[in-house]
Amino acid sequence: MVYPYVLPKLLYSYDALEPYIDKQTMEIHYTKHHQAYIDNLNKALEQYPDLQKKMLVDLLKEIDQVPEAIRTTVRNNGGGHYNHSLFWRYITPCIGQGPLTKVSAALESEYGTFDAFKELFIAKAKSVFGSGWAWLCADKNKKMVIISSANQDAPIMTGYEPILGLDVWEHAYYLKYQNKRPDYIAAWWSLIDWAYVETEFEHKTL
Ligand code: MN3
Repeated sequence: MVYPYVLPKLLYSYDALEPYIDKQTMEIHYTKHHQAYIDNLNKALEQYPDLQKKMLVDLLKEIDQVPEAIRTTVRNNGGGHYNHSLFWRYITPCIGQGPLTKVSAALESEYGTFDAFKELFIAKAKSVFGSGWAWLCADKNKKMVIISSANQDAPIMTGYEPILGLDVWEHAYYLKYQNKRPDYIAAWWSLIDWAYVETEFEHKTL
């Protein structure tokens, strides 16, 4: 992804994830929240032609080198664009599968069983205070780790390569689930696109 940034195409309709994620939430999340991160990021980079040439991943990995005047804006909105572009891909209306071969083996190797991993990931997502994300990542030794990030911080800012991530900002679930974040987390779990997670795992670890 490179300047000027645009919304990535959604691979399904706004109502395709019903009843787990409702149509109105999807539409607002994608067309308003995600679009706003993009607009703010583009605006921040308007006067910085050198930064416009950099890939978004590199801007975020080297966030400390972004001029201080726009660093926080790029961090929040560049992170927002990066995180949400992944988030839409991690979920699918074509549900009913579990983790595929390589991810399954890696999770069992790291956590013992898939259910043990699931329990830890859900606990991490529930424990995010305020706005943020829960992630399954590969660390620099390609080991699987579960982390959280605050606000729109992206895992790549701290050296982690994301494999799967969950947006636990209230804007992701409040219309349907109100304060019941655990219900949203459980519903989201049913939507995970394990085929995409497998390709991300291969891409980031092999
Ligand atoms: Mn969001």
